[in-house]
Amino acid sequence: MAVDLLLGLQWGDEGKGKIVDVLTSKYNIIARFQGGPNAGHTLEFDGIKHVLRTIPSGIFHKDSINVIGNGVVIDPVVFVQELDGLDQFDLDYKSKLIISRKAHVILPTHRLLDAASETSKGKAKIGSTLKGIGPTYMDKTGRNGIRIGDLELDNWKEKYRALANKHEAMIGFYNVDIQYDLKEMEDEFFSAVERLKELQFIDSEEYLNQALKNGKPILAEGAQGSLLDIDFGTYPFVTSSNTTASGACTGLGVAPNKIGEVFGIFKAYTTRVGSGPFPTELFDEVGSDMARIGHEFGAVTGRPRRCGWLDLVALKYACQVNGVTQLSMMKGDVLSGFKTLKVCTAYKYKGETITHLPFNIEAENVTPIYTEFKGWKDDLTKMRDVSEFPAELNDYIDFLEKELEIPITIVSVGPDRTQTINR
Ligand code: 2SA
Ligand code: MG
Repeated sequence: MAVDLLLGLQWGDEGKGKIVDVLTSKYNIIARFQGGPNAGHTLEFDGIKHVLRTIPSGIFHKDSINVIGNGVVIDPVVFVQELDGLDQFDLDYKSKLIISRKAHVILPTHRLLDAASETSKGKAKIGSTLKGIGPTYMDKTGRNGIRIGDLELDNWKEKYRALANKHEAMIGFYNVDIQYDLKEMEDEFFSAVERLKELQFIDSEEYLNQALKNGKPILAEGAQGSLLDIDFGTYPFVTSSNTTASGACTGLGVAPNKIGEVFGIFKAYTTRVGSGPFPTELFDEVGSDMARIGHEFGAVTGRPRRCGWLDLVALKYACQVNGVTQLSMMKGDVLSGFKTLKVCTAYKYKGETITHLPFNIEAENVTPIYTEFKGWKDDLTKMRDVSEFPAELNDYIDFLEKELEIPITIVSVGPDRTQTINR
């Protein structure tokens, strides 16, 4: 049995949550392997729209077990809010949701450090979601972190106090004006930890490998996107985890030879929230039309997303780093009515034409070279079969498939489960 991966190939918000939800019935276990509550996975079904942060998207399926792996960072406060949000659905989440003892805990002071760090950077800020992600991974790699398993120990609050005191001193070093009431934040945090402890903490790498041995297929659900990967993304404007395929091995404890299919999810155009380079970004009416029609606002923070044409140079790079075996193209319906569509197939870089992603893709270094396509007028949202697709959409998809050399097996034409077309 294998672990299949589902990953975003751009800068996040590709629509991963929707495809996990569609694929879930084929798997016994859905597992998150990196990131934390900086993610916002939106699911829509039966007229309900729901956003998940840390909890895997399989939670709504009756028979799936949802695992939060060791590579994830968990904020008990946000987690409890998420659990409360699930109360409206009749779910027995205590039996369906399990957490790795090796996952790290986001402390209130990690959130404060995130804010202090961003404020101190001024214009050079990353555009972080300010959920404490960066500081928590820093404590993990710095070997100072508190893990979920620590919460089971009697003296964990001593370790907490020492770390929180150190964080407070560090906040002082930033010398920025940040207002906070730590006592209030801690009261909320400690009571959230007690709620969290009602869930099952396990040695998840053992659990997952046993499940594989017992013939249970697993789907690993990525958060954010490949271009936000700490190693391969547009550093430093990235998140603090490996969002690419290898992150699933380290974030779950499954070996590379256990990985099966790699589902790569991309939007038919490109979006990005936060700062950092974006070669195909549009600053004109076309870009604002994409944002408006595509409802391009962050699921968690509500921030408007920057929009632009599809960047095949970046997408090819992401496919290569991840070993993508199947592609899903999302939000093609948003492009209906655009007269001409453009796809970036190369960059002009230092006077040369290149087709790989260079070290530095800041706007002053790269100029995108586009191939143009005739747009389609048809509303795709009512379509349920490829036979209904307009010729121009087929041309667009065929071109991408040929360039990427990977089949596009799913085309999504709207947010609902039913608006998912297999090819
Ligand atoms: P962080 O919070 O420190 O990890 O942010 C670092 C960079 O990573 C980007 N980032 C994201 N980009 C898109 N979507 C994300 N998740 C939420 C969502 C975002 C939201 O899925 O809707 O609600 O705004 C996400 N998380 C992190 C971030 O913009 C920084 O550029
Ligand atoms: Mg999102």
